[in-house]
Amino acid sequence: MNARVDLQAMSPVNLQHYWMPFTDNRRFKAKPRLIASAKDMYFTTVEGKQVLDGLATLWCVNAGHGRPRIVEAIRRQAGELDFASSFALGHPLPFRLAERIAAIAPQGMQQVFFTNSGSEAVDTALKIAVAYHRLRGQGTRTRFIGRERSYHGVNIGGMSVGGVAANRKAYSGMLMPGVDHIRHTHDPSRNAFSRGQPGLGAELADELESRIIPLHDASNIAALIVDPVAASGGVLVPPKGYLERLRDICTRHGILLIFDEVITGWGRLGATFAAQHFGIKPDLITFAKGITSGAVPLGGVLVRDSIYQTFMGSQAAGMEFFHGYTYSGHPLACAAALGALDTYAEENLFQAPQAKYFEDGVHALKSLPNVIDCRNLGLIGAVELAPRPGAVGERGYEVFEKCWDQGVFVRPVGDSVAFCPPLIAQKKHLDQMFGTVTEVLKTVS
Ligand code: PXG
Repeated sequence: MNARVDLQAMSPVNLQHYWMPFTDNRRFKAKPRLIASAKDMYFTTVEGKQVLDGLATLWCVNAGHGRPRIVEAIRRQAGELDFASSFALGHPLPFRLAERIAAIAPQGMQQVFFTNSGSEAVDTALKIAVAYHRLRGQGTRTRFIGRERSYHGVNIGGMSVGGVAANRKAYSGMLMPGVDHIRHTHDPSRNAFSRGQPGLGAELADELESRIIPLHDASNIAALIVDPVAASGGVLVPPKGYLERLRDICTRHGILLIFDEVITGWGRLGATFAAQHFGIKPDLITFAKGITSGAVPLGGVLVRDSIYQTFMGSQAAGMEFFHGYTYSGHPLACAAALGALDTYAEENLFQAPQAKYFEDGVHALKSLPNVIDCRNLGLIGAVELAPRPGAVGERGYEVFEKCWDQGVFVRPVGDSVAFCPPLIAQKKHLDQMFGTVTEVLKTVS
């Protein structure tokens, strides 16, 4: 048995029974990293060590940890109404939250469906797309197009449209039929060390029209789903003009465009959503993570008004959409989200205040050993290292472990090291993060 002392409870933590998600359980349990508490930019481990959170924990704690408005809102709500469902009953909070979200969402996208996670948001969006086409008499539109290296969660739909090979390999027999993928946009041979959007590669979007649509026929395709910046696929920033071309092609062929904004939403790129940052109108937006700054699970789908109207208008009385989760619109999650939105607004966090300083910090890593690319947009970025021969990912993992030991948390994605700090990060925090990464990179062979 692995035992660890929890200073808070003063009792040992038995690591044996918890099957940890997306984790090398044996490696972790041999050398655990346990967090006891967190405040603003820092974790405190059970050993009492301070660690800077350089990844908004898992791309989600955008307002920082333990923020008073969020904590208070959850506390108050738990005492007032712990749970009421949204199945034919209701309570005011999800209505209030949807109104707040609509006010800062892209114009013409004023309807919100709530889920509990990004994975559920993605599968919900796929179902909305198919049901929408069917209601309009286009029931053959059931196929989906995803993109290599995009990540859309772990449920059957999201896994099938997702393009992270390792997440699909073991489940190939249970993937959803009728899915194809366009290629990813990562091209360091042309775009290495781009600041912000790379200049080359807009034409990669044309594959949708030149290869995919002729193969499947537009009349069979429901939607294209992409994450505007592929984050857990390695922080891949879309080339200039690329997303615009995808939008044009989808529009021309009646294919819905879904932006998966589970990571790019809630201020990450300097606007509420990437859609607004890029000035592009998708038909559906999936979100999660930062909506509550990670404090309580919550996700959702923002829907173009005309799609919602189709559901409301085109059939006889009765339930319009046969879909929902027990905890859709959960009071605690909605309260946390309202507290987070208050915090974001009061502190102007959606302007990603330190984005320029962050960009300079990412690109200052350029000349360090093994660095083959630096990339960034808003407050998300990565440094990519050359893989060790025959040991892809090992160098990235070593950097992650050494940074942690030196009090900075960053995330390895293969041999890229990803940065995604809370939006409250100040210059001193970014200095600490990039300073530690610099020192570590000097020592990793
Ligand atoms: N879409 C995107 C773009 C995501 O990043 C999901 C959907 C799924 O969200 P949930 O809430 O169901 O996890 C995500 C989640 C990683 C990592 O390794 C990233 C995510 C999840 C787990 C690990 O960076 N992103």
